[in-house]
Amino acid sequence: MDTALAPIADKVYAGQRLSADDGLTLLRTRDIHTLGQLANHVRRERHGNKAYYNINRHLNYSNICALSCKFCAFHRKRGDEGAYEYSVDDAVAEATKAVAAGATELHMVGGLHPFLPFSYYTDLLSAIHSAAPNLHIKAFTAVEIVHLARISKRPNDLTAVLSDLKDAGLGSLPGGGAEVFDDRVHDEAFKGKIRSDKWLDVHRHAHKLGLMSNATILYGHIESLEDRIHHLELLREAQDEAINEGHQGRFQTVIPLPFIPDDSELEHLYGPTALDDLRMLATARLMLDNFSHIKAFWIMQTLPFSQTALDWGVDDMDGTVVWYDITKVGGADNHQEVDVSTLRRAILDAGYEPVERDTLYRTVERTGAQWRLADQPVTV
Ligand code: V47
Repeated sequence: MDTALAPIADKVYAGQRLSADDGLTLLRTRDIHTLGQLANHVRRERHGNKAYYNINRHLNYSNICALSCKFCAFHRKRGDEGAYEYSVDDAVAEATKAVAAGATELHMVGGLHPFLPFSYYTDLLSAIHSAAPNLHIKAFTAVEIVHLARISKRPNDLTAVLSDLKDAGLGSLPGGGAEVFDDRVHDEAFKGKIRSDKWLDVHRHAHKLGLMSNATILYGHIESLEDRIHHLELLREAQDEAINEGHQGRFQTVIPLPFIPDDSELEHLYGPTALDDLRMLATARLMLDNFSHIKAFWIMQTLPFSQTALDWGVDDMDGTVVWYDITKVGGADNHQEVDVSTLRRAILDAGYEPVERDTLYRTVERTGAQWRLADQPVTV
């Protein structure tokens, strides 16, 4: 055993909060098995043997983006080959297909489109919401929200902008766009995107309005281990604030995203190794003592790895996910999907109980495409 882990193990078993130095020790350890035991202890205290998944669809309404972040292989300028934007009608058609396939959630994000008006976004939400009222719309990362505040000429009124979106049908915010909360990394890799203070501010405003949200960290590129821990500390503080101030909204889950170098301006980098991935997920589980869920996003982590990660603190495997194209991991057409039985088999084979959840982590009972929340009427 790595003896440096012993005092951390004492804290974990006593339910005490870990320090930044503890976090660094966890990220540096070669004793991956003790690390897994610690993360698994916390994971099992919170969730027992359950492992969550959902039936969801991703819709990237446009890849046209005013920014050109170095790590991103998704963005295009208008007129570029492969640039696209969905009309509201086409987006509704995709949402309707999602409902027919039994999805409970639509995860909808896009680039910072320089020309679409604010009304496009509210129309998009309200048209999808009226066509598919039981489909939870988890949409727009914090940087998109700031962009929408600018184009609606209310750059300093996030409450008003988020309220408009919520009224139009927004159900919660996804965790994307956080990248790494550090100004050096920001300026080198995604200058032009909002900095950490703004990202956190958007989520704070959402929580005050009662919206749940997620958080991410994009790791394994030009950040240091200290930067990763600082990022987790800022998330932990923001969550403390939401809880202490009694907001109805808060962070539900953190999704550590391993950097995938292919086709990005940083493709000369290697990206994280599998052991680094395990260390990152387990460290997130142990540092973020006020977050309920740790998600392994199988699209980026692969399904076999995500299955393994269930023993390193992960309790959520994300979902069935169709039409994903933020990264090019799917190859040319980028179509990524796993069927429910494959997802459940991976969970069962790892010794856990698969539990279908909705976006808000309520248990879903299902017969084919028909589903209902436990104790609620059947919806289609
Ligand atoms: O914000 C971009 C990341 C994120 C690359 O909230 C990359 O439930 C790796 O946020 N390599 C989008 N990552 C994905 C995301 C997400 C996914 C699943 C669930 C949820 C949720 C959120 O993807 C971006 C960015 O951080 N990203 N390029 C890349 N080359």
